[in-house]
Amino acid sequence: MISLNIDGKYVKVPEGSTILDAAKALGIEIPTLCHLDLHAVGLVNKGASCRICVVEVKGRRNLAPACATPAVEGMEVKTNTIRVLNARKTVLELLLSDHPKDCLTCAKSGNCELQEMAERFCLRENRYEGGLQSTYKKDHSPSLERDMDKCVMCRRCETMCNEVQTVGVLSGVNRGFTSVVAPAFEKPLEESVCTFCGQCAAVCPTGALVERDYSWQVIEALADPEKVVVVQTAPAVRAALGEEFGLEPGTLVTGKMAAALRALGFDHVFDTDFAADLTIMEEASEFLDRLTRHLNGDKDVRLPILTSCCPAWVKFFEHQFPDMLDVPSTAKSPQQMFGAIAKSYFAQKLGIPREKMVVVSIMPCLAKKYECSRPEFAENGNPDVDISISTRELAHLIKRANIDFLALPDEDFDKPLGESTGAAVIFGTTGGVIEAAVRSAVEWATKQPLDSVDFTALRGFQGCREAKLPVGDLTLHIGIAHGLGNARRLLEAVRKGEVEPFHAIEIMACPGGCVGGGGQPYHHGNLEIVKKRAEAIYREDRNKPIRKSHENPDIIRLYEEFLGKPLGEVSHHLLHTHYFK
Ligand code: HC1
Ligand code: SF4
Repeated sequence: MISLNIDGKYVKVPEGSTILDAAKALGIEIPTLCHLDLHAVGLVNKGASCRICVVEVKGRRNLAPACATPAVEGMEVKTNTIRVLNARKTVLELLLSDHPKDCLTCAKSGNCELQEMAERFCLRENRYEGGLQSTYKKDHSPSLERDMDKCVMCRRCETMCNEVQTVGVLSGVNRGFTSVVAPAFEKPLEESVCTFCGQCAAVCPTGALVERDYSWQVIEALADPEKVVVVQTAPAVRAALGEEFGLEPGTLVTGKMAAALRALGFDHVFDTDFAADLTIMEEASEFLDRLTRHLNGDKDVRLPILTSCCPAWVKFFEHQFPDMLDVPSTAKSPQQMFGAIAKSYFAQKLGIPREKMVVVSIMPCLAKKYECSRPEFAENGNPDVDISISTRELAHLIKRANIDFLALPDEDFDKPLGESTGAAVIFGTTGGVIEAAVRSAVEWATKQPLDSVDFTALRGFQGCREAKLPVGDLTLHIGIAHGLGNARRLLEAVRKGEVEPFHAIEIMACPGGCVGGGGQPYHHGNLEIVKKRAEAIYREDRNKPIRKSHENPDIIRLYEEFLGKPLGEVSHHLLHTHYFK
């Protein structure tokens, strides 16, 4: 342990701690901007570029950045002298001198860390105003908007994209005043290998990287008397939406969310969870089919099967593992299965053409916006899912419509596409998709009811996990990775044959799975919030009367009335897809 003195108080901290860590242990909150502590995934943004956290260290001539200066035995630190305050004020003034002053209309207003810092420092004037201003071209992709005039070069997005996700799209280019974080050759994101995971936007402290907002299109659809507007809500949204209304992370708001959507005027309030159950019917059947053929000696069958419901992961393997396109499950994601069923089965039930229906999805994810724009998910140019908005955009819709969210009663989803099981809701967290698939596949394979549906070996937060599940004479070897960097490491090991062969692997692009999606309320790098959302998801599962997808009565009816059987001809056409190099 190291002992040091900060602002007159002694503290002992473990070796390797920074001054910032030591101050935190004393309850001293040194301001930070570029710093990003993702210790849950073993990473810290190392930039130390903004210098807002500078402190005075006795015996040193220069001020030291607290986030990057190791705590040393006997150190004496002052965090709030006039010299320190002056330096921080200068840093802020310089940052703001080259920052647009459109806070009132900025997508990050109210969540901007630079805005909060200016307020904290009571900055009322700026000595450096009137100098050069950056004027970068704005970049619009289906999922994300980039406005580099608002970039403070904190490099958090780079850390997320390059180290956590290992996608490598973003890096600092140019020098001096023209330096900017951008894809290679300053091309638009859409022309890069960006997966649209949105993890860069999730940690951007300003409005430089934000989601593409489609909430106005939703308002227009709801106001159109010619349209029947159907909404679906992803599993992870219910575990985080409450945060936008001041509720503690991990508060479930499923019933209030359904009530709010009804109050907003949606004609049918449905649940992506219904389609998650449907995904399990198809994906678990595909898994059993491949496994049986493999056990019967079919050398052409590809195992492990990889889950395919995360669109950022799909785009990642299309770019990065083009030799493995026949390995992932061909099952569409629940978002897309929902759209395909809503615009066929449900539109037929209503007696309307698919063009009259607008399907809106509420997702924790920004890649879902891109996913629903993929041309293969449309019929004659009419998309299966018309508009995808994030949890944050839904919160704004609710606030704009004068709905007192916290006062809403708990309501249910509509039928038939609103019925779901516990297996579906756990899709929202890492390990949940494969646990849901195992619940069905094992019962189908053994023809015996499970003693327990809780496969706790598949749960947790470790980036790469594996579990062995005995099923009759066979031991299923299951892998799980969340965060694309972990996915890459696991898949490369599989490809090189460095690991014991897996039967199935679940991959989710975002740390924590969808609960940590790029469209969720901002957690500013605090992954403890993501863990609380995951706990809420498992609570919802425990409280569901039915916890296995194949027991969902409305899914059973859907097969009886419309689809026939899993992997059948209609399913093949509506519920399965293929991948592109
Ligand atoms: Fe997800 Fe999925 S779980 S991808 O994480 O398979 O976004 O929540 O909706 O489609 O169901 C996201 C969440 C979501 C799909 C499902
Ligand atoms: Fe990188 Fe994901 Fe951001 Fe794309 S969306 S730039 S892949 S972090």
